[in-house]
Amino acid sequence: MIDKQSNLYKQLQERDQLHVLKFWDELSAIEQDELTRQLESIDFSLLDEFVNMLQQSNEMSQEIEACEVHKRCECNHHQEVGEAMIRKGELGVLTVAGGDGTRLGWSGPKGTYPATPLSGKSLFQLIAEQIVYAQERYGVTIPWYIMTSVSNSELTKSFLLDNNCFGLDRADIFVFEQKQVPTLDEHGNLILNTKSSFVTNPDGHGGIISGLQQSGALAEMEGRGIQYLSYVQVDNPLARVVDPIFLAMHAMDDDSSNEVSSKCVPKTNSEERVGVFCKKDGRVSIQEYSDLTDEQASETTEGELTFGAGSIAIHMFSRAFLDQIASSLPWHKARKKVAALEGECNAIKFETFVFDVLPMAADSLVVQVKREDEFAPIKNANGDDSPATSQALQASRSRRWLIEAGIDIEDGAEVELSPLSGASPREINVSEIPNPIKSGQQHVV
Ligand code: UD2
Repeated sequence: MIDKQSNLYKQLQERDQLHVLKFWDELSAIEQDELTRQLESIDFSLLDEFVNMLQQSNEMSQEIEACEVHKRCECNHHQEVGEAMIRKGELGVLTVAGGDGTRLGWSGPKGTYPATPLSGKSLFQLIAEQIVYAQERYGVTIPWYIMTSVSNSELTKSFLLDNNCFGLDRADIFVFEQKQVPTLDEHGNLILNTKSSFVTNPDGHGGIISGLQQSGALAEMEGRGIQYLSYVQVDNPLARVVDPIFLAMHAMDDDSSNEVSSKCVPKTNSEERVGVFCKKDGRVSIQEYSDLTDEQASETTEGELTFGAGSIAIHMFSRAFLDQIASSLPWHKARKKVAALEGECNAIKFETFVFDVLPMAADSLVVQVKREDEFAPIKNANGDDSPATSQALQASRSRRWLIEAGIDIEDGAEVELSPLSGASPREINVSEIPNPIKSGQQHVV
């Protein structure tokens, strides 16, 4: 048995959590070691915070106001300024890929999911190829920082290596792991899922703040001269990973503090499951969809949803801003069913959200972009935000961009535009693409 005089035993005893040792005598020496190690990783003051949160009733709905939204500017000046910053090697890419992807029902890391309509490129490949393209175009290295979690870190690394990092140099990819935190039952107890382990969950994508600091990634980027980080979730195949105009808007905006900027699209309806931009206590913030009251969600001003600026979870961060964030992010509770030793159990997951850094910036910029150009997430196996809906949107963007670039597409032809062919219609090199694209054929161009 764990020594009853040990600090660990006392910490568990004080908190009424000794049930996790219930099967101790049945465990092999190796299993006892595993359980001890997992118990030693508990941050007990955090556990106390979680238990206190369970005892508090749900947060009162907070006063929120609409916030200002700027249109993405399509001018050459911004394009040139952004391109010059990229050429100087100031941009890195940051991807959060630590989530479990349970809603999609894909057993591997979500980034390995075959996402595109014709060639079945994975979500990771789509990001990698955008970086490859931009590196060639701008003659510069754009490092890629990927946050994973304990359950998918090794699989992510081997997937990238098995695919030769899709053309990127392995030395320019920095994979770091987010923390795990205990998942609790409704009474605040740790939940055994085997006789020698208890349930934990990744600490939410807000885990990038401590993850970047503690893994040394922030210091590594500083060494490379990276000033800006383009942040995307792994699950949106249309996310523009290297976007000179957004970068320039972020860096040049006189009214914001140039610390963090975000992209939004108008919500399709009041129930769409995206966070919304708003002001809380005078600061630009995102209110998560689950925290929006029905009245707030459906409130209108001059015929438009008052809180209709939906977050597509794309941000531009200044590195110095991420470096300075000292206060920890607030925890959010989510009810989930988890598999436990004694059967399925109602559990509470605690997570932090990256967008809770927005109000830490003195003022931040919200840029409205075209949904059809930048947002087609893959979240669910069926229905809304599923592979089917995303692929239809991807196919339609490929077609639109090619036509805009001057390519004729005959009726019935299916096309998929590769990220290696250009990051916007104006960049597509039409001389390398068949014209017209003939009907009855599938083309990946
Ligand atoms: C997210 C936003 C929502 C909206 C929508 C747009 C949150 C809480 N909500 O909703 O407001 O903008 O996206 O698509 O973000 N992840 C990690 N580690 C974790 C948890 C998640 O890396 O511990 C990653 C995950 O791999 C994915 C992303 O974060 O790339 C989003 O996570 P999600 O699918 O749980 O968020 P969702 O769809 O509820």
